[in-house]
Amino acid sequence: MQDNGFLSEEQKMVRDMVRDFCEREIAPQASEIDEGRFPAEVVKGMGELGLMGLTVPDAYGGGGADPVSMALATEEVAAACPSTSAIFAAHNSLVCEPVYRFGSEGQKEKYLYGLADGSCIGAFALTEPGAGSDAASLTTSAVREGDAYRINGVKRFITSGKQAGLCLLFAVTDRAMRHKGLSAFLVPSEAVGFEVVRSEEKMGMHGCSISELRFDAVELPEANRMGDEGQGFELAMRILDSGRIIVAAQGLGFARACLDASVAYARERETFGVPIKDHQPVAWKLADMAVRVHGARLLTLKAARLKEAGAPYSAESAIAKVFATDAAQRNAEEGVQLHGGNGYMREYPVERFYRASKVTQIYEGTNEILRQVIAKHLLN
Ligand code: COS
Repeated sequence: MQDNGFLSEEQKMVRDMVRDFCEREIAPQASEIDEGRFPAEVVKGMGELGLMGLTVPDAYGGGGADPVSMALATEEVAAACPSTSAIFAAHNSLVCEPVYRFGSEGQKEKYLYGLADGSCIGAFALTEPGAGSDAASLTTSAVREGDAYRINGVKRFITSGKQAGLCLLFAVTDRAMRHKGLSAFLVPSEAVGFEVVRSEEKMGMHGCSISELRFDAVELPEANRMGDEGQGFELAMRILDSGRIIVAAQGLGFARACLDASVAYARERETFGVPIKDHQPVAWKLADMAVRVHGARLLTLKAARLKEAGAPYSAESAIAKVFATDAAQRNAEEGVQLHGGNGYMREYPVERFYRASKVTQIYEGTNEILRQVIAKHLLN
């Protein structure tokens, strides 16, 4: 089953190039990466291919690709290795591209080349111990001192926090203004007072870190504020609107990988004297998994195409994220069930996707918060 009819020659080229790289360099190690090894050499390879700044123009060292190509690339990386896809997605969609879209010329010159070649990994530091879904209730503070800011606070569940060279941090500059009192900052990890407190033990994606970061009186020049003072919440929302297309693409990659693994298994595994594909309940399960994959792909590419066209896409990215990540979780569950006892074993990839898919329904806006976003668009 093909989707080529929707794609330009260039988009197909990006997809095929990334698929080839993933098959050769990532998928064979996915199981070992999931044991807890950060895939440094894969990140380096992705940087060399232009994948770590995929949507950033060549002039800043990026791949110059459009949003649809970015979604296609994410699907491929996700289908190969959940941990790598989380590193790739957070870096590209939550830091690298935002520096290009919203950074000053000085910030682009200073940070984009390193981000785009993968030598500097980006982390998006919004969530705090007491502020997740309610993103406006941050407590990390940035207090102005002349032409600098003094930053204090703790950030939690930060993807790639341990490896990050640059954090896109959100902090309160004016507490009385609530969401209009938040600002965004670019904090290099070598800043004095920056500390990785610990990395979490989590259910899946063990090859990528999720860390707690402390900012203890970090002094940051005003030139490192991204956007205007008070613009932080709006920037976070716009970045997440875009990031959710990429999480949708990640869910799509997981859902597809579970389908592909299940089709292969159903052809090869025999019960009652025939391959299990010849049992109608198995065939129907595969058909339902394919329906979810195709639905997820259409919704994801639609949101990406709207972004490419410069049209609003906040509702569509939320819709794609809800559908595709629910599809990932359901396909992983069905994939494990279809594999029987083998599905519960580490040896089979469906087990890895089963553990990895859960978090896609939670991060970058829980699917419950996203239903709120969708409802707001419907009702207002
Ligand atoms: N783009 C631009 N601006 C947006 C926006 C968007 N997508 N969504 C909201 N805003 C603006 C609103 O227009 C409003 O502006 P004004 O005050 O000028 O009218 C302002 O932001 C506040 O909007 P709202 O009242 O909807 O904010 P809430 O505090 O109710 O929060 C949700 C809205 C819940 C949608 C937001 O907090 C959210 O997305 N939470 C999830 C955060 C998240 O994804 N965390 C994961 C972090 S990364 S793992």
